[in-house]
Amino acid sequence: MRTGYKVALYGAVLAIVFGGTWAAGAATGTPRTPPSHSGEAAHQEEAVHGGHDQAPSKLPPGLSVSDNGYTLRLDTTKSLAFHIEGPDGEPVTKFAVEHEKRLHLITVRRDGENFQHVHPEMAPDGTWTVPLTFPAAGSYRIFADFKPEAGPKTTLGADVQVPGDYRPRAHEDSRTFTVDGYEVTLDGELDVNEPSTVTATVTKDGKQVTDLQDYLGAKGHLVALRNEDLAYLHVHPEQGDRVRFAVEVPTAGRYRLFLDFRHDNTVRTAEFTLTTHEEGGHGH
Ligand SMILES: [Cu+2]
Repeated sequence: MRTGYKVALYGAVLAIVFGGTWAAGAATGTPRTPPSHSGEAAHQEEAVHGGHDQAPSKLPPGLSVSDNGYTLRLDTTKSLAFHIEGPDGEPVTKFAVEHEKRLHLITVRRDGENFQHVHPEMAPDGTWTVPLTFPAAGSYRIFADFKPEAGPKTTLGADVQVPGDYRPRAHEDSRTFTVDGYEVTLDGELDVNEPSTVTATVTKDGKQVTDLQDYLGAKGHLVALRNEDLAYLHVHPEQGDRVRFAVEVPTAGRYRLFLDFRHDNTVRTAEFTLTTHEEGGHGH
């Protein structure tokens, strides 16, 4: 099962086994370093030969099944199982702890619905498993967010298809979300190409909840995804009592944000939709 992957590394088809009540389709890998030429190829080539340092195109994380030499290999014969294939073609078994876990698994339907954030367990051979059910039909993005001990922080993504009647939902901008009687509000603007700060406020029965518990080493955990392609953004929790995060937004447009917060020993998720702040606008 572990041979032949090197041939498949570049833009090959990710083989997924069908099984269970939901089935997986095939996700196509994209080249690891897509060309960044924008119609000025000759000029850029000249620049390279002229000795200028032409930085490779660096896309946001989560758009590729293979990046930084690491490849996400899904196996859905039982529950959700996968391994991370390293640059040597072997499953990676040594991961650094980030936000208290060695690997974070995020699943979300392609329309930005049905977000789940779970923490699989790894067998000694590098196989990760997690019991996971998808609540509705559709195409789901699976993100594995990890840092190998021997490599850089990496987020890989692959799709899983859940058969059935799929009715995608469009999202309007929304800054408040109610879950289990908790009303969560997100303040702050998303600015393009500079760190933006967003702050969440949780209230219950009209009163602010001031005793939120730590979750994954902070007062909450935020995942931000670009609406159109589910690019996975860099988000950093900020220290302090507030539920506050720095978000790096690469392009103008709409984003889906998912906040996991913990209170009374239960983790709940609030979701928001924000459009980037217009430059020179008066939208505050
Ligand atoms: Cu996690």
